[in-house]
Amino acid sequence: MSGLVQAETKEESDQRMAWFRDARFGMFIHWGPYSVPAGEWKGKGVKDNAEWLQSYEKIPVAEYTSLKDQFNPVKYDADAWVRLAKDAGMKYIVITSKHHDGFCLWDSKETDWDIASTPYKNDLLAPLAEACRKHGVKLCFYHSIMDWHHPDWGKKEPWRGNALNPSPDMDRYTAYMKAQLKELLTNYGDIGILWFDGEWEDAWTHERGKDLYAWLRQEHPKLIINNRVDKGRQGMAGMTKDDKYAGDYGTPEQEIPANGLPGVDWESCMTMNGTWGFSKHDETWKSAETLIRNLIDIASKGGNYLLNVGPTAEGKIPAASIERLQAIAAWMKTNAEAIHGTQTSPFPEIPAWGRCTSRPLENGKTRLYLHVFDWPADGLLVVKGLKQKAESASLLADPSSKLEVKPHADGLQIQVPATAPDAIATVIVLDLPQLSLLDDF
Ligand code: FHN
Repeated sequence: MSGLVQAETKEESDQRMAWFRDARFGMFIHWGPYSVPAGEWKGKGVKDNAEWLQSYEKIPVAEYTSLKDQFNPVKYDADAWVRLAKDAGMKYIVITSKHHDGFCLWDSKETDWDIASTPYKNDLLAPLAEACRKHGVKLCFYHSIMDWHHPDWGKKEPWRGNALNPSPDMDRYTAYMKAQLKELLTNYGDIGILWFDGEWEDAWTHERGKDLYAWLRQEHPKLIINNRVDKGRQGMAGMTKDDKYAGDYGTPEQEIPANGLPGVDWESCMTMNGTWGFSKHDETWKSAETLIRNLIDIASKGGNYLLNVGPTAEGKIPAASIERLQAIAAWMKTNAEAIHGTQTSPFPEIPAWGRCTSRPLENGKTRLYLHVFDWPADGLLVVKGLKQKAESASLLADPSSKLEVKPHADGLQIQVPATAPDAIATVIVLDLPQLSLLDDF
């Protein structure tokens, strides 16, 4: 995007993106007044995304704003949330400062539709910022461009109840949004990412997206901004059409690219169940195995995994989410080295037995992390495509476990224990003098 801000060299861009690329894993938090109805309205459950309740049920703004009187997260414990994320290996947290309903989790000078108007009154972002600083986790904000509450948001949908505004003023709305972004980027210390969303409606334009990106980067040169600031995102696959569009990385949603995208920064955001905002009805929880293997799959392809929690109106992260995050923490306690700071698999094809991440070592050496999902029944793991002897092989969980490596017609074979030490994913460390692949692999 060098055309949009003072020319940023590749080295400067690499330096700005470095922490994001190393992180590989973050926590997404969707939280707001929609957590009160929690996926149900007048006795009827909504189909999925509980944070879309106002739109699904066509609730006029005047009626929807009454939810603020019930939004009272007295059980909110920001420090506990950050520790839960950090233990799971999540290096950053992206919280919805404002979702599509326009409600602000902080006391904004620009509106009364915010936390100060609730029984709780206190800023929800400040304690999270403090906890992130304390635990060394990057704080980031999700901010919706689309705003069902603000009368100047340019799409007049009758159900919003403020469609009476015959001429919404998008310049005035953009100034409002910039003023709130200034509050968010000024009052909470170092912010890692602005995660925009809701850019798809016609009221938001490519010109506005380019302008917003340029303004933000001029004001905050180290800030990372996703590709939903502009109009270049290609649907839920999330990658940017071409480099005329602003945004520092692609944002696949609820999906993982089939293959790695060399030289491209991207992050797959996903729910643990079927909804971003808390729903009392949605019990479609993915297993810890699925979540851990998603993390591995994404890392092996050079992306980040942004995994969502939807706290309740009381301020509690659902028990089912906590259970899964604790299971991820247990796996990461042993295997974080095979995720954080790693690079993509060197293999053109995905191995049949699992995934591979890599890390360059000194003197041209390469370390491969073989994440084995399907353990070989005969005790011989065949790593296709490698054409040189390995220096060593061992279990990441037990570096003293020297595993025998022999040549194989298709590459190398590693003698492994009879049973998988970790049924979800056992990581084998394979150190190579230098990486060279079979030509016809
Ligand atoms: O409409 C939003 C949705 O509520 C949620 O915030 C997701 C998360 O990325 N983004 C949009 C749907 O693509």
